Amino acid sequence: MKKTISVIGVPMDLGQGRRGVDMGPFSIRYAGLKERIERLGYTVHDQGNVNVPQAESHHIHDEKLKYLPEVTRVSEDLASKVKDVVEQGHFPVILGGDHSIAIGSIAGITQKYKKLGVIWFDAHADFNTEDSTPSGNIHGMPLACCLGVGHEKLVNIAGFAPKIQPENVVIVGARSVDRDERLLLKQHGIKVFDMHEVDKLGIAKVMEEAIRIAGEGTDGIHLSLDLDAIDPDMAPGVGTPVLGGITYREGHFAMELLFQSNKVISCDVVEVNPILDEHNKTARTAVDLVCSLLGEAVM
Ligand code: B3U
Ligand code: MN
Ligand code: MN
Repeated sequence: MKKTISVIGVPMDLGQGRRGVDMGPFSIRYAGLKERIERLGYTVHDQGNVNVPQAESHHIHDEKLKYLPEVTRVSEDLASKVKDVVEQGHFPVILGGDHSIAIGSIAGITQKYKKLGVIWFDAHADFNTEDSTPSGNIHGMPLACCLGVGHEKLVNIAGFAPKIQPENVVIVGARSVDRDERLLLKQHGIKVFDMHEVDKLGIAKVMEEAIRIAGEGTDGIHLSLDLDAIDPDMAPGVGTPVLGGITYREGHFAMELLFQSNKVISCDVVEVNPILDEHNKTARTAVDLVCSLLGEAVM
C-alpha cells in the first residue's frame, strides 16, 4: 500500500527580505501538486495552511534576528501540525514559504523519527547564527538551528534540542556560503557537496554518498528542497538566485535516486516566489521534482 501524502502550506515570508514567497504554497498548488501526486496512485490530504502573521502588522525588534517572535510562533504551530501528520503514518510535503519553515517541520518530524537524516538541497548552507548573519534573515539559519546552534528560542522549538546530529546531515548544491558560515560548517563537521563536487564527482556519486550519510543508521531521510539549489534557468522565481546550479536533469536524477533508496519519509519545498517567477515556472519545476521524488519516472 502506498503512503498517504499530507500537504501542509506555510505562507511564510518573515524569514527573508523579499516579499512574495508567502504565495509559494498557492503557486505550487496551482501548478497541480495534488492531482499530479494522485496520478501516481497516492492518496493526498491537503491540510491547508498554517497561519502566518502579516509583515505589515509587525515590527522588526532585532536586526540580527528579524521577526524572531513571529517566526518562533509559526514554527511551534507547524511543528505540532507536522507531528500529528507523521504520527498518523503520513508522508508530509511541507510547502514554503521561505526556508525558515524547516525549523518547524524538522521539529515536528523528529518527534516520531528520533534519529533523522537530512539532505539539504540548497545554493546556500543556511548555517548562520545571529552572530554570523550578514542579513538578519532567519531563512539563512534553519539548518544550524536544527543542530542546536543559534538563538535558544529557535533551537528549542517543541521543547527539545538538538533535533538532528551533524553526522546525519548533508548539504547538496551549495555555491553561496558566507565566510563565517563556512567556519561554522567546518566546526560542526557538516558534509557539504558544493557545485565543485557535483561537477567533479557527478550527481549520481554525490547522491549515493548523501543517501549513505543521511540514511545509514537513521530512522529515515528528510529532504529539505530549496528551489534555489536548481539553476535559475529552471527556477528563476526565488529570492536569491545563484548561477551555476543543479540542472533540471541532475535534479530529477537526484530525486529518482532518493525514491529508489526507499528512505525518504518527508520533504520541504521552499523559496518559490511567484512574483519573481516566469509564468509559474519555478512552481512547476517544484511539482515535477516532488513527483520524481515520489517515483514518477521509476515505477
Ligand atoms: N547566507 C545569506 C543569504 C541567504 C541564505 N539563504 C538564502 N540567502 N536564500 C544569509 O542571509 O544568511
Ligand atoms: Mn535555503
Ligand atoms: Mn537557498
